[in-house]
Amino acid sequence: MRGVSVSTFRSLVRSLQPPARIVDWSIFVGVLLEAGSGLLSLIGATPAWAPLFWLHRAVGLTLIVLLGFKLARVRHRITRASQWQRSTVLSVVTLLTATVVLGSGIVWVFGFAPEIPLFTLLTVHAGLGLLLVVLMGAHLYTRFRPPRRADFHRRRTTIQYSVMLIAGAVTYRGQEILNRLLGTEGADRRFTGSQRTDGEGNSAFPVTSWVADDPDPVETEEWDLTVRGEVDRRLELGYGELTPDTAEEALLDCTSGWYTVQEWQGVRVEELLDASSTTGQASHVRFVSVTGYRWTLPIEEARDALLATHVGGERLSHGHGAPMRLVAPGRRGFQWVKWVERVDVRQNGDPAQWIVTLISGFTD
Ligand SMILES: Nc1nc2c(c(=O)[nH]1)N[C@H]1C(S)=C(S)[C@@H](COP(=O)(O)O)O[C@H]1N2
Ligand SMILES: [Mo]
Repeated sequence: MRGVSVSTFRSLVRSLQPPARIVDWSIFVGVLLEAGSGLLSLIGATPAWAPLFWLHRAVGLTLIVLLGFKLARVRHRITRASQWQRSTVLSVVTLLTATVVLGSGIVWVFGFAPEIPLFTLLTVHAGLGLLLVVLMGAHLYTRFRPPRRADFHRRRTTIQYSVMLIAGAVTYRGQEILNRLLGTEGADRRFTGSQRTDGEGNSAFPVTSWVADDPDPVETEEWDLTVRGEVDRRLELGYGELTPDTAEEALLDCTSGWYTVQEWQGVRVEELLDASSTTGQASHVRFVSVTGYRWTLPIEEARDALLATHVGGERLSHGHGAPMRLVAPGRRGFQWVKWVERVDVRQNGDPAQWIVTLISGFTD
């Protein structure tokens, strides 16, 4: 009886298995899709982005199946030492990296978030994921086999891929239900995958630097806020001249995998723009940190943003950006510039911000 079911299972798997080269190229496309959607997900903050995150998870699950097919096919090349070639080392390193990337993704989905010095599991997932693209490129280069026409049996391939995708969706749903039943941390995730931190004020959420931005504490007496650019009146305001009379609840969602809802209090950017009287050319507003770290918002969005001096009723701590930090609802955490000292009203956006922000921690 057992023999029968095992062989039935084997032949079922065999009939579901696409031809070798299709498997390989699907893995290639899948990994590129994951890298692309993973990178894009960094800026996804509002629920309209949710489908991108579903895609990332569904393709990730499909990759597990495809890798399973591939491993079943090539395992003798790895297990038999006599068959080792130089490219085998690269293949094994690529496979191990893929395993860690997929494993960390799955573990994360289940809400397990081990403490790793300097990183979170999600940043390890992302970093190794990008490394995997490089390894896979090299692996492909050493073992390149273009797909052949004969590999495509339209009907069979369509069925095979439909089954995989449906299985992926079912697995994902099952995981959600399981998470809820087990009451794991994973059940309290946002659609971005971020896990909630509870509490109010400075101590309720971690201090996070997007690369290595870590200035000395900013002395309030020596600090002022400059508003300049497309304005009729340039402003230079000391801390005492600011009236932090606006309070609002906003959600900070960091790409390293946590989120918090806090009440932020400070100055509405609109007030600064009105006080400096922006020109007709003004279309964007750039927020610049003492470290050079910066981010730009379209002016309409900027009007609604807050330059906060307080969180949860407490004055901001140095780590959270004292004396003043940007609160940009609907944007990912890395866009919430800390230690703001300048507001530039501009005619254009600022594409260079991507690079400047990435290196700001190394140049100050
Ligand atoms: N100047 C500056 N602003 C910054 C950062 C930084 O490294 N430098 N990190 C960003 C990131 S990645 C996040 S998630 C939030 C985190 O804010 P917090 O440290 O108060 O939690 O600040 C953002 N603002
Ligand atoms: Mo972040």
